[in-house]
Amino acid sequence: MKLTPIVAALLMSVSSASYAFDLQTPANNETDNLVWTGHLSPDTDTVMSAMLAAHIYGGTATVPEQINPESEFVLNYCNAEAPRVESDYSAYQVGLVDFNQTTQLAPTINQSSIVAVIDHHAIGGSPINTPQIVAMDIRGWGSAATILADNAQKLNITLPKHLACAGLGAILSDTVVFQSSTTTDYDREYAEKLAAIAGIEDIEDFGQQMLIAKSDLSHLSSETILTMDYKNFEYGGKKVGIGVAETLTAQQLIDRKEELLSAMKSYKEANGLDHLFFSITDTKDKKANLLWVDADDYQVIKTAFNAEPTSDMLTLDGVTSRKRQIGPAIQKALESL
Ligand SMILES: [Mn+2]
Repeated sequence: MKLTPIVAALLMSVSSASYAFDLQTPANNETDNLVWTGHLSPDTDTVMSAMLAAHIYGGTATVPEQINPESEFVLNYCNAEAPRVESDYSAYQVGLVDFNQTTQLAPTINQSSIVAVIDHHAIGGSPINTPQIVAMDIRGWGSAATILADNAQKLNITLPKHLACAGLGAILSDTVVFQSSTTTDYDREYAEKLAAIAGIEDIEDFGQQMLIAKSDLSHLSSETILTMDYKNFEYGGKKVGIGVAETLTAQQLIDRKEELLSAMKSYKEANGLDHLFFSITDTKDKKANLLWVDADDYQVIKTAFNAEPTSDMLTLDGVTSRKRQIGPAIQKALESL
């Protein structure tokens, strides 16, 4: 950063003076102590976006918890290293990718150390609360990785092959291979561009391989399945958990419904949640099979989806997105109850 001597002297005299993180001119930032992280229960977009952000802006990519099998598949496919799992963020400046809610924030992150947020989610019931200004880039695109690919391009930063591939994997994951209602033209455009850099000719094939890789959950316990793609929210002042399993072989999980319900009951109690929902999301036939724990949750389901399920599962045709469909419906119901 170029400063006139007077400005430099002034800055030095005010020891606490510091500039806000600069997303437009990365060279302005001090990044020695910077780490990037996504949300708890990291998904592929969270993992790959942390990697992209660290490449574009400097600092180190991390994840707050172990990555899931889909992300492992993508990293393998892309010949990329997994970000390190960080257990203590207290000594770092932190850039957030792919979320903005405190309910999804690693507990060791001091909110006053957050310097940037690059995200594609609504500012929900429990956004981060920071004493100083934070650089923000939040757009209604299909994945955080799409936003980062756009930023890289605008900053003339070339992504290496493995990162272009990782970014593509993130877009395919969050948009469910462009089938989710959250998909935008920007996602398609940057998927093409990233595929070209990565030398991937058949995007759909990469996407299908990814969907297959994440679909086989037979070797996992119901507790693991419940929390593998799981987010906490605050809706209408209530603590709400929504887990999702996106799978091409939904029946495999529907057959394990009793086991999943019992895992949900324990999880809800252990975590002091007001409500807990789980969707066995059928990415082949495009429907959500929603599970809930008790009569309180059932009331919410009834209001949210204007339905009176007579069994312990509600199937919603055409519903595949927690972000766009399931979450907002439950939020609206809880804010109206
Ligand atoms: Mn995302």
